[in-house]
Amino acid sequence: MSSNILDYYNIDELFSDEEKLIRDSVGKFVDEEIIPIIEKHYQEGTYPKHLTSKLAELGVFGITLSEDYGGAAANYTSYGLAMQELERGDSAIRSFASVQNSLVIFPISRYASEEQKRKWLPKLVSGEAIGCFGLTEPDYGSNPGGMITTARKTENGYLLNGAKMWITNGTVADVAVVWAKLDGVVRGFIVEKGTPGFSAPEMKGKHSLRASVTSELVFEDCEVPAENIFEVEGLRGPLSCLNQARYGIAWGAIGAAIAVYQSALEYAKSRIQFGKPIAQFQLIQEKLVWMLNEITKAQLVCHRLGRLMDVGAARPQHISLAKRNNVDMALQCARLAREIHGANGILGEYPIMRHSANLESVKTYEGTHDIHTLILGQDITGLSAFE
Ligand code: TGC
Ligand code: FAD
Repeated sequence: MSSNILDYYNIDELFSDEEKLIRDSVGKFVDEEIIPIIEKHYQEGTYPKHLTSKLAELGVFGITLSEDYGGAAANYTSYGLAMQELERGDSAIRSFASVQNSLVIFPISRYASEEQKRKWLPKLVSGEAIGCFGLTEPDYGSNPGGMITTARKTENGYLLNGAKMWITNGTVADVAVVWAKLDGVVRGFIVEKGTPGFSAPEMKGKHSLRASVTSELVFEDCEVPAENIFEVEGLRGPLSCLNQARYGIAWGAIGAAIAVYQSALEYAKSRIQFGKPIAQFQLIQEKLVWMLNEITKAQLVCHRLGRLMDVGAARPQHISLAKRNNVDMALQCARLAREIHGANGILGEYPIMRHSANLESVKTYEGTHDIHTLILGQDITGLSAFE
């Protein structure tokens, strides 16, 4: 077992050897290749480009994808454990992997033509191609059904017009999965980098996810070939991809929480005030125990959710509960860890502020905390707050 995994309840014994192998190989990579360099990239606001091919070699793209297209055909629990480890390093790296796996490889494998699958999936798995997912628009975030980006049928394909915003990897992507309304119905399209009328300027000035590229996508009479349309119709197309990504985020948040907890525990044991380690003070112990308690609960939620995903029995609302709980839990852990580190907690020498600031985005994207509250509220009352 990786020495970096916090496992108070011996949850380890619930995982198979294959699942542990995937977790530990990703964990080793995170310890050796991500943690030593990520703070510099965060401070400079750059994505560590050299990691893409290494992540591909490690096998983190296409984890659940069929071997027919170059994937590892592993289960969802393995995918979740890999996301947990990546986010223990940084949410930006988990974001990169979430988008590539859940928001690009998944929809292409599920909804594209066989020709498009053969064209893109092996390249996305090998890291030769990077993908992005364009759903959010400047005026339609929580309410993607209101989108105003349009597609119009032409003789040879479809003409896209509109703009997307806050798109992870947009500027560096070779292929964009884009959602637009065709005759008023939401449809998905594959848009290749370099298609005339398509541009993806980077958004700057973020205080969060600084090691991730975030972009606008602009479509001005951008024509895509007829074969680039997905077969799925309606909002359930993009929302089915979000189920996958939200699942990975629920696991990822545990990784971020473990990172800040471990830093806080070590710091509390070595920091002396009033002649004793601060870890001896009851108020500090209460904060540490709260973190341990919540992380353990989150691990159990994800273990169960992973098993439900593995047998196809997870409902979107189950995923909402885990995303909502675990991200909020991780953010609260980061804030408590910041308090325990005192002034040192704001320094880049410790991972605390980086995780804390990242988790502000994670709490907002893939459905805000409150949107997941309302999804769950609708599920248990039968009454929709969105109507
Ligand atoms: P509603 O009327 O409820 O549903 C419309 C259609 O969609 C179906 N559906 C789902 N299908 C699959 N999975 C789900 N989770 C689904 N939820 C709903 C539903 O059955 C219906 O199907 P049909 O066939 O009857 O038409 O839709 P609504 O317009 O009332 O919206 C509901 C709401 C608010 C829950 C939804 O729009 C929502 O989840 N909003 C949040 C938006 C969001 O999460 N955006 C994320 C953008 S991508 C991103 O953030 C990437 S971050 C990447 C990274 O860096 O990691
Ligand atoms: P809004 O929808 O305007 O919400 C603002 C506030 O109002 C929130 O607190 C929300 O909870 C609340 N609110 C909204 N509606 C209701 C309601 N009915 N009841 C109660 N409260 C409500 N999108 C993509 O498509 N692809 C990406 O790759 C992507 N990557 C992202 C990367 C980053 C770093 C960030 C920050 C965002 C990314 N997003 C991406 C966009 C993200 O999904 C949206 O920001 C998110 O869905 C929320 O939309 P919004 O920011 O427009 O907020």
